[in-house]
Amino acid sequence: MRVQLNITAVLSILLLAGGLRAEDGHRLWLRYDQIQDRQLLKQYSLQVGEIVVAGDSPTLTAIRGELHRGLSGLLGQDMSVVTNWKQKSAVMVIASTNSLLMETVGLRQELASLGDEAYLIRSVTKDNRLLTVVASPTEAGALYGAFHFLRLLQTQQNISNLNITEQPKLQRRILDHWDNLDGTVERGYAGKSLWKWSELPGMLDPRYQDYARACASIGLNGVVLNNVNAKPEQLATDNLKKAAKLAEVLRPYGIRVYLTANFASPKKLGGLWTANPTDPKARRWWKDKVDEIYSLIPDFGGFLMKANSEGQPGPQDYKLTHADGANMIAEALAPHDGVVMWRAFVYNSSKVDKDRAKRAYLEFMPLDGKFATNVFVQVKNGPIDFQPREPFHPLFGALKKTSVMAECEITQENMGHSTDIVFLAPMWKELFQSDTFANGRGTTVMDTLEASPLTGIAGVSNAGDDTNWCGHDFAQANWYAFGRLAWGSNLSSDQIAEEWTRMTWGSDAKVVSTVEAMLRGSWEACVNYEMPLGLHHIMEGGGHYDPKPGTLSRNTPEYSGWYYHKADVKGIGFDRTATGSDAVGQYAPEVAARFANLEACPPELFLWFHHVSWDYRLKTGHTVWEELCSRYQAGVDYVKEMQVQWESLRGKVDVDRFESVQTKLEAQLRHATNWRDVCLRYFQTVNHKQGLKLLADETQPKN
Ligand code: BDP
Repeated sequence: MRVQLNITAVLSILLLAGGLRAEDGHRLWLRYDQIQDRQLLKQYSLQVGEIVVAGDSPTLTAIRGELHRGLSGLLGQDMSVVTNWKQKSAVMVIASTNSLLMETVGLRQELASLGDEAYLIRSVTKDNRLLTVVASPTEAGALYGAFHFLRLLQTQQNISNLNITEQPKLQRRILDHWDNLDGTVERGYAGKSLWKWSELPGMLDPRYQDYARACASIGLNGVVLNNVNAKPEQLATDNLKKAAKLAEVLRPYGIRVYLTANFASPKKLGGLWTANPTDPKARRWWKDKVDEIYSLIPDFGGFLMKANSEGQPGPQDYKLTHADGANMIAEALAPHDGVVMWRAFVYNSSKVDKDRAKRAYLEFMPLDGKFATNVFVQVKNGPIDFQPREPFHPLFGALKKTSVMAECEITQENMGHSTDIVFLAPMWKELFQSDTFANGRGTTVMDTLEASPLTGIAGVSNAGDDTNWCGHDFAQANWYAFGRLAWGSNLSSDQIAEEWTRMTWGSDAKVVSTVEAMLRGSWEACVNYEMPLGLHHIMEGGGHYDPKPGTLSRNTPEYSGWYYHKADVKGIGFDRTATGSDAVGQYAPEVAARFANLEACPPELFLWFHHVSWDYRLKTGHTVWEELCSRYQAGVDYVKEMQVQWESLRGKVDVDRFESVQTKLEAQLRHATNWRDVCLRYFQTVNHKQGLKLLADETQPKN
């Protein structure tokens, strides 16, 4: 026993000496370990000098706390925060346009021209003394600026001559938690819910504050606490008091609380006989409920609503439209400046259209201009449902008189849960940069979001109560990237990957280049092993983890693989051109022409839009069948390559995280291989093609 203890002690000393302290991933990208480069450390210490935060408020206290924690850690010395500038240099945080200090450093006018949440970081010289000013018209902006400044040191940037101005492109940058009151999380792969409803409001888990810090550090400013499939009891007074307690912890970090409401709440919770929007009692119920919420949560953001979708109640139950339903709720929220985020994720009836991909557009376009001014229509990135790759949703750019916000999925529901490394920044960039041609060439999806009367974006969170928050240490990168992109950052995916890697894994050059390389192609790899050439929705119906290409249910064809790939002896793919469902017709003519044309259609979406013969020859020189085989294989090969890459970091990253990622990579390889084999074997039974013996044999049990 004694000996064992000694060995452990020696080992940890060795690890610490090498800079590799034990890690559990809990600190996310806010690790603040001391900078190892001595030269840089010395330089930063001189430049930072002292930290001056003027004023007092919960947010300024949060800023003070973060700068103290961050700079003390990074610089390896206790950095106290003062209110007066005494030393030769200082970092000064100012959150107001009127401050005397602002006048002193000559930035007052410039600051006054900035929008809410914007900030600037400037190096200025005053009376021969060096000052780094972090300033914003609002406290939230100053907080974002403080995190930005910390990031500069965490990623080892030059902090002389700073001249940074940042402003978010979208007003509401929200994480949607699909968390239930019983602590389970729909499509959550990182333990249970972060919100301990049974302990609230009496007990506050310290993680709430860490969560707030993480969100604020990447510019997120809202959180929907509960599942889109909402229970009416979520709005019961007891639960509202619990939500109010969470709002109190999140508020200093600039984060507003939102809730998902069940449309039938007036009936199910309020005891009314109807939830019909034309019934004055139902309308009154919403007004009273909303007033109650604001008496508990004065800065409540509003409601997210999933109505008449996948069995949820909604206005169509009363032969009314989505607009009728949304406007009733909006009316109750309007006096308080609250908003409704009404989801366009609807595909109820094959009477609307036989092609599921077309239904949301067909239901929502006739309602353009009919929504109240405080209603958003919240549109998923693509027209089906969070597949590894989708074309952008045709409602982006098409709804011209409605506020539209985008909904992305951070949790990897269809991309290997918390087993697979799949870095999603490239996917979101592809979405934001897609040209809708809504106002002629060059109107990207992001342009349409920015031009919307109200602006916003939501991401379905991947955080749970696992120690490392996201189940997989690499999945933290997706939370991080979503925040950075939601802010409207123009950084490339690689730049975001580099930032995250430096902050999360350290700045060793080999570690940075290796992790970055692994992240770079990981999304495309997953697309290859799960949906090459645009094959989609062929996963098994419950967990959405493994493939199940061979099913066809007569009653709910949309839930079966065959509906989407339509493979038979002659060919494969979903014809969405004019000869088929004509889903392409929902896009602007230029986009439709590109998708509909066999030559011009991007290969990644080929079978999304076209049904072709197995022998159709693609521009790659391969037939469709050959290309499918080689793409499945490329996906598997990428995972193998990631294993090699990761192995090369043995001893360079801490043992705990190293081993955890290594184990996950083994599981990812099994997952990718299974997709390849199950799908190819199935398609072979349909097309009777040969030539894939090697691929298929590789993973056969050998006995
Ligand atoms: C699907 C999920 C389901 C969600 C639904 C939604 O499988 O759990 O409830 O989306 O977004 O992707 O409402």
